[in-house]
Amino acid sequence: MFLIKFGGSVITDKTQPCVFKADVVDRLASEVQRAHKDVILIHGAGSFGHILAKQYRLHDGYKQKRQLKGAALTQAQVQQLNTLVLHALHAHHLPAVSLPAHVILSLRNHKPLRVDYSLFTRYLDMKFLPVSFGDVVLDTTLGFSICSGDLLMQLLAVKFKPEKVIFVLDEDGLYSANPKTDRSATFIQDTTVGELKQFTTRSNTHADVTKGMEGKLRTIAPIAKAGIDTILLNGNLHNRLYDTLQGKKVRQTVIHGEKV
Ligand code: IP8
Repeated sequence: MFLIKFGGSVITDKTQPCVFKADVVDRLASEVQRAHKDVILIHGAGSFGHILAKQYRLHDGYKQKRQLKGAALTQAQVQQLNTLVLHALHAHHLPAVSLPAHVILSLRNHKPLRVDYSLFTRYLDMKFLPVSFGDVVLDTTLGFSICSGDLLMQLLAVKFKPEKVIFVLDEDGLYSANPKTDRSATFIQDTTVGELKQFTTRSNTHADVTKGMEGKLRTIAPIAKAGIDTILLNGNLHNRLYDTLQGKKVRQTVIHGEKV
């Protein structure tokens, strides 16, 4: 089984509220279909979630009554995005079913408290394609908070030990520096969490790269620890996902799992 995340910036235009990139998602759905693999799919919220979540400060939890409307609207918008993703998958005859994070889990101060993994198992056993996504969820300490798609990836990777964990991004993978502003930036093809940790503590590393990398490291470290390889690849380029699912080596960053 492969655990795949479609990043929010691949499937939506993050600069404008609720703009779905239908062509990209349609092509990614066809790449998943052609590969004929068992898959759990997670997707980010992109501009269907992050704009409202920021406006209503949902990440910090429930502090003011007006946030209730914000939380409800955000939940509805990410669900709308989920419906669009499901339609794309169905158009390619994939039996995608929705398992919203606010149904399958709750948090305690941002950390998982209850996760219903059995729903994934039951749908997978029947050869459905379970789809979950970054969402607003109940949090026993904070009232509500945000469950990111990355947290779902972490939890599901450790629980189900997929063959590979794949993050579909809007860039090829990780670089040593920001390739847009630094010509000395080199592409990182094969690495480990240990190597990346050293990298982020090097003083000459650009702050933006370090920050981006630290976020990814936090997500990927427990996955690597469970002995699973994580692949970062560019979803805007045709067949990068398909070839990877077929075991072909394309331009991508592989963060190798630790020996367990
Ligand atoms: O896009 C965030 O999920 P992500 C979820 O995977 C919300 O970080 C509701 C902003």
